[in-house]
Amino acid sequence: MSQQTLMDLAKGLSECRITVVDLTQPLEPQTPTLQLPSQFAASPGFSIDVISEYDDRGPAWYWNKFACGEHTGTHFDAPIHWVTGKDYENNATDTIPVERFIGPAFVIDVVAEVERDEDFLLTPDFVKEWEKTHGRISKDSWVLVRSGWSKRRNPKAFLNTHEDGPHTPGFHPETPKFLAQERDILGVGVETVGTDAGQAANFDPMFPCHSLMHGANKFGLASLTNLDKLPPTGAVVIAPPLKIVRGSGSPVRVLALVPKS
Ligand code: 23J
Ligand code: MN
Repeated sequence: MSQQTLMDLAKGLSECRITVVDLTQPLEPQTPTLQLPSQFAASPGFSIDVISEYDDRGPAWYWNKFACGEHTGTHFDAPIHWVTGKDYENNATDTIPVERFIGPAFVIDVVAEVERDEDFLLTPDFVKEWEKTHGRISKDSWVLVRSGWSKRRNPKAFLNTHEDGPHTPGFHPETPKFLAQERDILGVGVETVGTDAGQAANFDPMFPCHSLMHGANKFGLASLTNLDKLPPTGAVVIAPPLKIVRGSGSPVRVLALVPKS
């Protein structure tokens, strides 16, 4: 059964009956990074320098060195990232069981709501209404919020910082609790720079999505793109972070397997 399933997958990929959608943003020095209130330490963006490029420094080879914060560009948030998740076993990038990087995707479309309100917060009621149309969100799945935010190609528009801080959509404080406790998902994924709303530094608790998801040993995926190329249900997402020892997260290449309709 499982052998046949895997061979069907391989054949489906080779015959393009299953397509692979890249949910990852390009990683480069211009990649926008999270802006925190000034009293907190900032995470550096992505930098890259040539080591050699078929030249005196290495006549036959090209390679670079790069540096960045763990939470840069399209990235994975591990439970150890937050104080609420710090005491779970196997809560870091090197110790999370690898099966938990792969799961079915439930893609909730809030594009129209976010067009009307850049601070739109997804509520449990909105999710329950969505389930009436698309079916119940299953255990060990990725819940991806399609906000359309990744269409903001300009870093200023993407971060959307006003005098009172960033304005980007996110989760109502009750929603991560609902998704973690009542649906037992793997984690959430968003198109914005972080899984919390832009104004979430002012919420109670502070940054509720991080606090509650990681407090339930769940994951986050931030700065996703191409969610508009996914069906609401039926895709499988693969999101393994780098195996950084005791890493709190890492840039990640996120892939979705999508059946051709
Ligand atoms: C640290 C503090 C607040 C936030 C974040 C990190 C992230 O969004 C992140 O990338 O984990 S909101
Ligand atoms: Mn993060």
